[in-house]
Amino acid sequence: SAFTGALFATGARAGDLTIGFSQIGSESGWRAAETTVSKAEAKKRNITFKIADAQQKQENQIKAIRSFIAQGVDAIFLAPVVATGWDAVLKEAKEANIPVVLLDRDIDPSGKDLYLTAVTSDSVHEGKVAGEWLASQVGAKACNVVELQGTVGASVATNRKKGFEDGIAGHSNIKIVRSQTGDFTRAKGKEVMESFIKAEGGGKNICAVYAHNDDMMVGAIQAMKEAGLKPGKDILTVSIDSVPDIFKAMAAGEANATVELTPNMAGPAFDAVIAYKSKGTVPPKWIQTESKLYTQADDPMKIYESKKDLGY
Ligand code: GYE
Repeated sequence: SAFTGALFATGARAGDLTIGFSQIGSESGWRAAETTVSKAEAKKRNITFKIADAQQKQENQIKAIRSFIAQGVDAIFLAPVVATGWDAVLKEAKEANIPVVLLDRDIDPSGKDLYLTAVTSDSVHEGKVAGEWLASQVGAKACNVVELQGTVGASVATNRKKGFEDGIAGHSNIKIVRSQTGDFTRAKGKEVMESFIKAEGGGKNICAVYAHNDDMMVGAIQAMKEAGLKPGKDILTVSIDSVPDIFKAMAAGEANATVELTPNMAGPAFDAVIAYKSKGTVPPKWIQTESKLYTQADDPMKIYESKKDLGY
C-alpha cells in the first residue's frame, strides 16, 4: 500500500491535529449518538474537529471531502452513505497526502488502497445473529418474515440482509415474504410496515419483523399497534443498533431482540490517526467493533438507563 507511514510521520501531537468528518446525516438515533460521541472523543484528545452533515446525499459528502482537502486538514473521517462512487474523490485525498478513515460503513473493494483503515462492526455477522435468534425462537413452526431494509446501496443494508439470510439458511419453515427499504428512519419504517400489514391479511400472515435498524422497528411497532396487533407477542421483532427506545419497547413486551453496536467508532479512529501521524504506525485495514445480542431477559430498563452515558 502507498500509505507507508513515513509520508505522514511528522511527529504531530494530538492537540495539533485538525480532522474533518463527512457525516451522513441524522437519520437514526444511533447516528445522532455517533455524532455526539465523536465530538466528545475529539475534545478528550484536544483535536480540532469539523463535522459536515450531508443530509443523506453522497454529492454533499463528496463536496465536504473536497472542502476538507482544500483546507489542508490532517485527516478525513468518512461515513459513506452508499458503497460505490468514492474512488475519484478518495484519490484526490490520497494525492494530497491526507489519510481517510471510514466510519461505520464500507466502500466497494475497488477503493481498498484509498483509505487508511475502516472502523466498523461486522454487519454480515449482525444480520446472522438476528436470523439465528429468530430460528431459535420459532423452532419447526412455519414463519413468514417481513424485512425492513436500510438505505439502498449502503454496505450495512446489503450485509445485514445477507447475514440474516445466512442465519435462517437451513430452516425452510422460515421465509422472507416481503422486503423493502425503510431508509433507516422511524417514519419510513412505520409507513412500509403499514403496507406490509395490509398486504399480509391485516398482519395475520406475519410471524416476525426483521429491521436493519431499531428506529425502523420503533416505527413498525407503532404501525402494528395501530392495526390492533401485538408486537413482541403475536409478531416477533428483531433489529439492530440497541438504541434506548428499543429497550423501552422490550421492557413493555413490544419488542423481542436487538443486536448492539457501539456509536463510538471515532475513538478508535482518532487513536489510529494519532499513532499514524506521530509514529508512522500503520493500523490494520479493519478495526472491528463488537456486536452483542440483547433480549427481554437482559433487564432492558437497566440498559435503557445506561445508554444515556453513550451519547444517546
Ligand atoms: O445501524 C443505522 C444508521 O451505518 C452502522 O446507519 C450504521 C447504520 C446504523 O442509520 O441506524
